[in-house]
Amino acid sequence: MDGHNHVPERLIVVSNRLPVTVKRAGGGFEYTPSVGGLATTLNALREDMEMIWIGTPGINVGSADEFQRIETDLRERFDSVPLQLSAEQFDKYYLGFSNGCIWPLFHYFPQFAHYDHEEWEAYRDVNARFCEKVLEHAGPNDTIWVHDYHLMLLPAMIREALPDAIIGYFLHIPFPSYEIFRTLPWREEILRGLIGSDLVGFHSYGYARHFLSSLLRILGLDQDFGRVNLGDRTIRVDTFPLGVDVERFAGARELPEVQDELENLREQVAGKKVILSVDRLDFTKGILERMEAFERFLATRPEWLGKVSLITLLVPSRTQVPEYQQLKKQVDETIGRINGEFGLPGWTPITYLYRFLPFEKLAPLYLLADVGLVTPLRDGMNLVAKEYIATRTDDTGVLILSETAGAAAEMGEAIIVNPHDEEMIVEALEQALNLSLEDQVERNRVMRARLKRYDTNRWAADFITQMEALRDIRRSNLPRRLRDDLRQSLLNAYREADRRLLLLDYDGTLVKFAPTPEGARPDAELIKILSELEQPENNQVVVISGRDAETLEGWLGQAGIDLVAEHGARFRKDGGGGWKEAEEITVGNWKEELRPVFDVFVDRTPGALLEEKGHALVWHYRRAEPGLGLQRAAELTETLEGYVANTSLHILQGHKVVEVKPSMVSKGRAAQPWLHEKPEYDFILAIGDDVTDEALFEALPEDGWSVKVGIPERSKARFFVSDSAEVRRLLKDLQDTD
Ligand code: GDG
Repeated sequence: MDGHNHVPERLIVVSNRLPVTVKRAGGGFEYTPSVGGLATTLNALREDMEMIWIGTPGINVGSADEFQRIETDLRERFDSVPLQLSAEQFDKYYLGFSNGCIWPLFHYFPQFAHYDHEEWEAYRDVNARFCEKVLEHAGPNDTIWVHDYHLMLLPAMIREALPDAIIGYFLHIPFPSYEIFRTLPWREEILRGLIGSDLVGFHSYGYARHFLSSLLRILGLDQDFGRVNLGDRTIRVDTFPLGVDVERFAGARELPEVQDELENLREQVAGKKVILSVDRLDFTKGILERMEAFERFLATRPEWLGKVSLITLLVPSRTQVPEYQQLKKQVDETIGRINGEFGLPGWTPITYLYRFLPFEKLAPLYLLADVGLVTPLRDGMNLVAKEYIATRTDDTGVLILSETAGAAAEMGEAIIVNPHDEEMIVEALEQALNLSLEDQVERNRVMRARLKRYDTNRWAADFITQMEALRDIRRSNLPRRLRDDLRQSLLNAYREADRRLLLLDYDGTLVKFAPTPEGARPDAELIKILSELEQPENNQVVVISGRDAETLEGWLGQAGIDLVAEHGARFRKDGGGGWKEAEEITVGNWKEELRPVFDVFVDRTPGALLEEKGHALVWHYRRAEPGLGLQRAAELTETLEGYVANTSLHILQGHKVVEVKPSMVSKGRAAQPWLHEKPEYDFILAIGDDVTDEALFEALPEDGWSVKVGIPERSKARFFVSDSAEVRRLLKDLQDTD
């Protein structure tokens, strides 16, 4: 986030289902807006901005007349736009591809995923139908927010028609690891669909990382701090853990109907301990595994017989699908078996509710339960875990939570279990039932505070703010792609100039990044290009690098070009002679002071290393685990900021490096001797990929050709190219121009 707090003028939300349920009633229709969850959160945004919601109405109407009535009602009363699909098309897209292929696959159940070409085509067609609907309502500059796995192709479809729209996409389920995702026959189409967005959001950092890794391995797209360069635009990939409506759940115990129901329930359980689980009846939720763990608990901890009950609320879901019918049957049988085996007159081990309960009946269950048992095998987030904690404002109760639920990333104070490990669940149950009140409160207080800070409203506001920030970046003066026509102008300017100066960064510009600093030696072709470009009388090539003088000398000394090392601290001019110090830099013995700080971060980050240069300390994390590296880079920067405040030291976040150096050393300053040479150069080209090159771009005269390599966001350069291969081609073309 960068401090912007804009709201879009108009937001178009698109999801499979509209947040209104339509039912036939009498001769007409009855509309019930969904309460709670995403619907409530997003609908609350209507206070600040104009918003329309596009989705299917969840009802099948035969005649066009009837549909028109629904359409008018939804539009007028709910600012919602229904999309009508035939029952057959809907089934193939929704039950077929979305829930028969993507849902199991993304939850690590590849054995349940069926790959059916017809269903895939229906999915694509329905995404296209959604796109048409969006285009009926969206203007060229609108902000569009697409939700979930049913609509993964939609962002690219909208992008094609509305290149300037801001498009956000949020996935509510896990994004699986590359090894799972790669088995999908349509993996490439799905990724291309998603990158039509400007912002792709996930519940957790792990999912974002899996997505980025698939982009790299399948489409060859690399990332930089969660930004992916697509050539003509950049997309952002980020984490937005969905929260719950804390106020609503926390307020539940004040409601008279909740209090009555709670009292009623308490009488019924008559002092017995209560374990609660709440799920949609779905194979991802680990329902059978949980029952079996409870069975084992009863078998191995007989002292609890008659003293504890498991209340399991299962909400019917996808009931037409054979796998779900099968699961329902197994659940019924398992519960029957356990109750038959352990039940006593007056005590049933498992109380089984198979229906949807209104909020006023659900909240009392959360308040009643001593233990919340949430053990999905995989779950994008799992809101039940958060709701349980949010409802219990006195911070009592124990949450047992599966490590494979997205929520586990934020709820580390819960008892975390592996949902496949029966014994671990049994032990967790025992621990939970015996946990002291103080311990309960201590754990829950921390979690509840966190839930309050990042509730649903904050989540939505964060996502929207990020989308709008991207709009601001797009509006600002970004470098332009060095397209063929611009490239031709550059070559013409070069040809016509009397004196030409080429200021070139080294790593990431002339050569690709290598895993270690020593690995990026120049190849023979590069040396040849550089020395030939230096040949003509009127040409001057300067490599301005952050590397130390010895390395540059060893690698590029033979090319006869000028060299600047350590971002300008030392230089070698006129193709030979010795190295000179740019100026005396005395900032005390800052290196002695800061080295221990760096050392700590080397120790804490496997793969990271410290490089010491004449005038700088550089922490490299290219070889560290990517996520960890980024996280530590941010921490290190923050720590260093405390040390360097009010000194002339500078912290630079470069390509997988964090560097500290005195700020009078900069590439812009380093270029001055050449920029002020007489007679003047009338063609100046500067190319670089790093934040340190920005100072160089800024130092160029207005008609200078500054070219950024990689993502153009926040660069002062006039132009950009994608990678070092493109730089190489450009230099060769310059060579061929004379
Ligand atoms: C998907 C992802 C992700 C359930 N029974 C009743 C009832 N519920 C409510 C709960 C909760 C919601 O339904 C279930 O949400 P979950 O997050 O647990 O799971 P999914 O339905 O699978 O949702 C999931 C979520 O999207 C959001 O991004 O967290 O990982 O799979 O809010 O309270 N509500 C009422 N009566 C019930 O009987 N009133």
